[in-house]
Amino acid sequence: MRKSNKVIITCAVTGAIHTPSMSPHLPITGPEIAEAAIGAAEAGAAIVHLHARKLEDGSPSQDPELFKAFLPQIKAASDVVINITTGGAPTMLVTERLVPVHTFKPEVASLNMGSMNFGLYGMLGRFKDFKYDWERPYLANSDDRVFKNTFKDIAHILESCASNGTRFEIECYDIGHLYTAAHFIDRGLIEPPFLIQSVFGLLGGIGPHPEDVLHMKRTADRLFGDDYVWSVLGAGRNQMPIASQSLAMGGNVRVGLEDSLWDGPGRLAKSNADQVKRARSLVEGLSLEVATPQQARQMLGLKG
Ligand code: KMH
Ligand code: ZN
Repeated sequence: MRKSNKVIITCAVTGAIHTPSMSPHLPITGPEIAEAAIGAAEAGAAIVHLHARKLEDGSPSQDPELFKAFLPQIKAASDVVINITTGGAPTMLVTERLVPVHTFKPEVASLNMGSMNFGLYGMLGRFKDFKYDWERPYLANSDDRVFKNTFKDIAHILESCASNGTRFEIECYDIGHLYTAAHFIDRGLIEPPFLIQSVFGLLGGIGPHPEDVLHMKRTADRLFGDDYVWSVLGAGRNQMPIASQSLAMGGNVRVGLEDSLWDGPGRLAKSNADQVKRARSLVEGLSLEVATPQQARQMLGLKG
């Protein structure tokens, strides 16, 4: 059951998977990412999960100079919790993926709990050309690509961030990833409270069926007991249905254009804030309250 009536909304504002050709509303430049993150925070997001993109074609990049074009602006305008990706893009090596987290030492960083096939919507080399389609949410145009997160990679991320006070959004795309998280907890590399971010509906991971969500929650309950805060994200058109299930089951939600470009069937979201507002209306419709950044810090034991 829910320990608090406060719900943490995370907004993942741009990511690495969607391409500029899929939506004119996807933030690309530093000012666009800053504006999107600040707008999401004003709409109710307590955490913003951030990637950077190259200016020339919008493809993903972990160059810290690109992060410098939005992190100070966000911090100046808002006390929202900053969460920087360590996933980068599936094409990148883990050393490259870690550079911005080592540089900026954020309160939160993502941590992907296993290697997997990853049904991408975009593909390097033709980054500008992909279209987004409500009817065909899974475009497996990355047939030979693996999102590599070996046990060694995961240990390296945890050990190399240990002295920074960064805590982790533990991204679990399937049930086995919960067991991998439990393994690293047993090794003493992750301390409670654990933020478990369950990802549903990517090709290569667990599906978006209510029984999938239930199985994920039950397994996390069994493995982590009272020591974890559960959040979910549903990819593409699964975003709001999965958010609703999580809220009804005591969980928190992640939305944002990284995970879905939609605002309804065939209708592109005009901003990240629009999705946060939609999530907020689900939260308030259930007589729950949206957590402030400070409340999220307390719930997750962040350094502040
Ligand atoms: N796009 C999400 C499903 C990361 O940044 O580390 C995965 C993600 C990975 O957020
Ligand atoms: Zn991400």
